[in-house]
Amino acid sequence: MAIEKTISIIKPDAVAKNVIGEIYSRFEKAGLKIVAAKMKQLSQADAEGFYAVHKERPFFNDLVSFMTSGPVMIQVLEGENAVLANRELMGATNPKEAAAGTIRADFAESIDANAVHGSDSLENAAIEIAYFFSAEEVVSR
Ligand code: RTP
Ligand code: MG
Repeated sequence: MAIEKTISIIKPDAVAKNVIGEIYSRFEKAGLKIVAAKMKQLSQADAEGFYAVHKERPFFNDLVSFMTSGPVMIQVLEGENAVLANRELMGATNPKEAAAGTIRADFAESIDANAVHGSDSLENAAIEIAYFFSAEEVVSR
């Protein structure tokens, strides 16, 4: 099994619901370690840059507007197959389709306000980690 790092973002809806700790608990129970974390109010430029792959999609403006609507909690998770493990904890993008017991089934409101982001590949995880954290901000533990 490969030890990987991935990005998780607790989106503005879940931060506003005050469930950061409950979501962190799910990461820890799944064996994922938090090796970097910061709370941040994303600027429009931050959100547009982060979601640049989606810029031609019809939902892009709504996504940027939502992601800048309040602070987000950004963390690097480390563990065995961390990219897929985090995606499994998150559940499907649309909470109506998310499996019972997943973060989105339990905390998301809609496909826009869907509680969390997670990197979708190891390659994108590396890009997303570097987008938000310097090398010195990611610890070994
Ligand atoms: P994320 O990137 O946030 O982890 O979510 P994801 O991989 O499950 O979904 P993705 O396809 O990357 O889309 C990014 C975010 O855009 C919003 N979205 N809205 N209205 C729509 O059809 C639609 N599709 C996607 C969601 O908030 C999604 O998380
Ligand atoms: Mg995605």
